[in-house]
Amino acid sequence: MLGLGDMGSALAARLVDTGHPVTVWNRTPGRDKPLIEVGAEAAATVADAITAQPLIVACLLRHLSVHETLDPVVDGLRGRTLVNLTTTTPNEARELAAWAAEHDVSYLDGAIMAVPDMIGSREAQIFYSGSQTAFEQHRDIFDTWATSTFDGRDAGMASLIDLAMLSGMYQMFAGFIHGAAMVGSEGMTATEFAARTTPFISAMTNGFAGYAEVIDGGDYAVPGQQSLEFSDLSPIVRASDEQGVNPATLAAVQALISRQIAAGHGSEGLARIYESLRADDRTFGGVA
Ligand code: FVH
Repeated sequence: MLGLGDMGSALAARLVDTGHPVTVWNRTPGRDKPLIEVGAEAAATVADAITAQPLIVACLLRHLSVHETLDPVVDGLRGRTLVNLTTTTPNEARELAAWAAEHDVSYLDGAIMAVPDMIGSREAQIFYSGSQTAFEQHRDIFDTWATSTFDGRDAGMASLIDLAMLSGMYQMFAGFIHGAAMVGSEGMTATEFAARTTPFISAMTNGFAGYAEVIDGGDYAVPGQQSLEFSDLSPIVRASDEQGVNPATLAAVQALISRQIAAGHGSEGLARIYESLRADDRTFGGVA
């Protein structure tokens, strides 16, 4: 295990707990102490670490950290398997896969959908993509950490799904925080707002499947949907403004809606903003 930050330490600890031999290395000395106390082996150098076990797991800060750590020892990686659980973009994962292939290293990219405390529970999920052989060969280890899913041979896929899910999560959190600022302008606490809004937002997530059906079907005019005109968010944007609260998060959504209405699609469903977001249609405000 290369990298003993919060997540790397949790992954290594789980391996020790489940009886797997683990060799650990961290750039800054000392972070391996709790793991050594419970039975992990310490490696003094990256070169020592990568030759100690057939499976090498990297859980470092970012893409560049992986190169900084492994480029100098790449010859020692030849013929081994590298699982990279460091968060990267899809293209960074693909770049690492190509680099690994060039050096005869079997490469699997992983994306962790969990916080360190969740490691070892079924609620934790880790997505993998890249070498299917590596996934199948080491699946028993992966399953000790989380529910494991293989997302195909394109090494960038696990990262793409991870970042897409995080995009949804952060926009939802930003929406909550914007709402808290709106009611906060009249003195309601964010705590009360959270209690009031959680059941509502939770229920609304049931709508994902319906939007997905429309998007996948490609017919935004299918009957029974809430139309774009009906979804006009300008009263909410105005209310936010009137309360002295920056409507930036919501205004971004309204801009996507307005664009589709202006293009003559007002009677079609809200899911049509998918078209404003597609890569081939990035002219609106420099964003989408
Ligand atoms: N923690 C979490 O909840 C999230 C959940 C989702 C996935 N992430 C990703 O996991 C990667 C590691 O995250 P982490 O929480 O372990 O991060 P830190 O506690 O900040 O530890 C970072 C480790 O990376 C080492 N490191 C940083 N730069 C370098 C470098 N240039 N060369 C070698 N090692 C490097 C750092 O070492 P040190 O600072 O102690 O010397 C830590 O071991 C991350 O991609 C998350 O996005 C976790």
